[in-house]
Amino acid sequence: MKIEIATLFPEMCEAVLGESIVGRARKAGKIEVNCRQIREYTQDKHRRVDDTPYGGGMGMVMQCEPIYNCYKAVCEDLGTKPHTIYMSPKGKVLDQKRVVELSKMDNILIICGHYEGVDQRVIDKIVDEEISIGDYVLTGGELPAMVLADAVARMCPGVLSDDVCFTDESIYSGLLEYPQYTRPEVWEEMPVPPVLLTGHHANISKWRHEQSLEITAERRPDLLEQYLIDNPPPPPKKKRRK
Ligand code: 4GX
Repeated sequence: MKIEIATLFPEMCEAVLGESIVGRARKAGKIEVNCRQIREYTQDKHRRVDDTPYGGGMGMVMQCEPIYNCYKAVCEDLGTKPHTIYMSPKGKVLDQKRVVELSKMDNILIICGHYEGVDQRVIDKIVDEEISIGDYVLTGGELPAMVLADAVARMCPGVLSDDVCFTDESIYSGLLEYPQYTRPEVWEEMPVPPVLLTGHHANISKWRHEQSLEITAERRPDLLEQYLIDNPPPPPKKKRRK
């Protein structure tokens, strides 16, 4: 998987995606990430990438040309058209299902808007999909792009170590995750749940599953409802008569 990011703040993106698990995965060649400065693609002699909105109103709008030239350079370098995403509160809200689908693509390009957004015409011309990371407004598309890139990267083969099994994590199963504990056994008079110290793996799995169901029922009844549709509980065993 190759993730291209078009932004006015490539250093900000590089700083985030150069560290930790994603940074390591890039160095190990498990994924590629390339951050591009949109300003490099303007023909304007003052390197301007924005202008005032037609019709009037507050702030500035990012112009079509630099973003389109950047897109064409990405296409040229990849030898193909990437799946192109614009981060925007108007997009469909991201969930783990979409993250997994995107992680299976060969190339994605994430466009980060700034100011009051991007001229609609370049969105109409090159964007395949608008994605939102939630119903709140940020100052730019960079943080949303980092959220998307991180979530997609960790689902690519070889990015997570084998001991981090994401098939039993929250959300993936459709439930919230059970609580975790580590040493010491008692902290501030609070003991670790005793079943976790037994080494009885079947009981531990059963306890964790029950905890997941409980916390999901409490905090996200919407997720539990969907989970019970996808994983109907087995019918009660009929007692044999006589
Ligand atoms: N999930 N932002 C986009 C620029 C903008 C302004 C107006 C369209 C219309 C966001 C989010 C988000 C801030 C990214 C504004 N684009 N992106 N940017 N929430 O808040 O994705």
